Amino acid sequence: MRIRVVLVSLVLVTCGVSAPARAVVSFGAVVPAPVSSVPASGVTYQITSSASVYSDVPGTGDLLAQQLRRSTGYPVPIASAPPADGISLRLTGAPGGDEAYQLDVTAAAITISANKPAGLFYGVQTLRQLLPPTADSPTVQPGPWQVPGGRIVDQPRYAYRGAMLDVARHFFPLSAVERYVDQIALYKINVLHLHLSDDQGWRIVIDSWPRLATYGGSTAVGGDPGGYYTKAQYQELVAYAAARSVTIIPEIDMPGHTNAALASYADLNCNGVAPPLYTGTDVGFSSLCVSKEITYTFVDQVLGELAAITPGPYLHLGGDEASSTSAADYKTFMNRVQPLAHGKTVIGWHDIVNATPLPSTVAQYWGTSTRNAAVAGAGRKVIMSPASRAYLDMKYNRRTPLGQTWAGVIEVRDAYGWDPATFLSGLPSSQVLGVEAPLWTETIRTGADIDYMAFPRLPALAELGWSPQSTHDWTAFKSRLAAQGPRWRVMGVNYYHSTQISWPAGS
Ligand code: TNX
Repeated sequence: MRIRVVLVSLVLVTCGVSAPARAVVSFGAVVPAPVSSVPASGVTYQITSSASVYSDVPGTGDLLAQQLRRSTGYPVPIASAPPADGISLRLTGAPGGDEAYQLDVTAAAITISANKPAGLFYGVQTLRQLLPPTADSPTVQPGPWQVPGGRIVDQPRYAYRGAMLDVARHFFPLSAVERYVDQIALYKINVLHLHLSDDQGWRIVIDSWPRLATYGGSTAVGGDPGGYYTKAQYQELVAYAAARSVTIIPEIDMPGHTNAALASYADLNCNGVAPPLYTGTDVGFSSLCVSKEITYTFVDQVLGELAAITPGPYLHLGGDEASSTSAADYKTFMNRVQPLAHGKTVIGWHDIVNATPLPSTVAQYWGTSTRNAAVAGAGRKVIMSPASRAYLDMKYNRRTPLGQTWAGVIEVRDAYGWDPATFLSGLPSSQVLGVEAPLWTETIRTGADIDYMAFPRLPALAELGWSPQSTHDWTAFKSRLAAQGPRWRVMGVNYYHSTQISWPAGS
């Protein structure tokens, strides 16, 4: 009996939430790397049962207090004035723009100051990483809850720091998408691009074309269950994301990748015949009918309904891999639909440069080459998602059970080792709006699969989007990334244990 107790506790110490998850975190262990981080040696602040949270704005302070209540078990009330002992979120300014913040940890208190609520949110995400990993636990854990002392002054390199989730090839329920929002927000990603339609499924209710969701949404790759979001669910997601400083960008892919729509409405087909629903993984076989007027009524109504429930500034119109649309038709079509974005700015996959992009249209570069004169030219804004670096659906190595290899295999070091400002030759760095990490889901079926492909590469991409190029350093990144392992373990993130990273024991 005694031996068994000893064994059980040994197993708990080595496999459970063990020492690395409770230790005082190093002040430098933050991903993405802050602009400036100065530790105060020997200083720590300890969250105790008397700590409270004060915030100049509602929202972020509540999220922080809720998290601390869950993991510490302390009451962590919301204070009505900055507390002597606790955490204060103040709109008293910070060097930089709307997303900038300053974090001060002294032995007496923690203060985050910012110009705007977004800055306070990012200050809190940094603070979360300075707390012991167990502070991210959904259940009460033993303390002590120490935060290393010092000052961080921080602001992002790029305004656009995105993640994309393909909910068309496989459908993910709202809870899984919200979980992904939580995960990306911790790394200061501020955009979630939802790929809402493709050959295999249509995932959002459009009232004027109801069969898109009810019929076109009924399938997924491999015959897996389909599904779609109601407008109320989509709006719930938009609000959930907004509370975490994440803007939702919906994508309706066109004129290709449209079999689910073509199957739902025979009229959208040039020959008037609806094709069967599709559950394979080929691309490039479907096209909206460029010569029919009803096509543009359809696009206008779909985009109108979507724009009405999307407060963010962008609509993504896809435009990729339209290999069943002639070059002339592609141009006619993309030129006609860009003005139908109901006041939103259009984003298109970079293939859109084969049409005539509006001056405001943003091109999302997904190529593998470092040369593409047509994308680089003409002064347009570009989102960098080079498939050989930023695609989260590529395998880590040949043995990775999930994912594809058409753009190569992408280990953590490959995901981290490039510069969005210089990757595409000839593209002036002033035209780079930011970076985005797409996760296509032909082979991705569950939340655990999303975790595995996104972690740890998504934080690498997040760092390229947030941190100044002067902080770029693989060796330093590796050790900061390793410190996230115990946190992901506590959060139940099914991350890939890359052998390039020295994960702390037990994580
Ligand atoms: C290419 S990238 C696609 C997607 C696939 C992806 C798989 C892009 C704009 N189109 O349709 O899902 O490859 O990696």
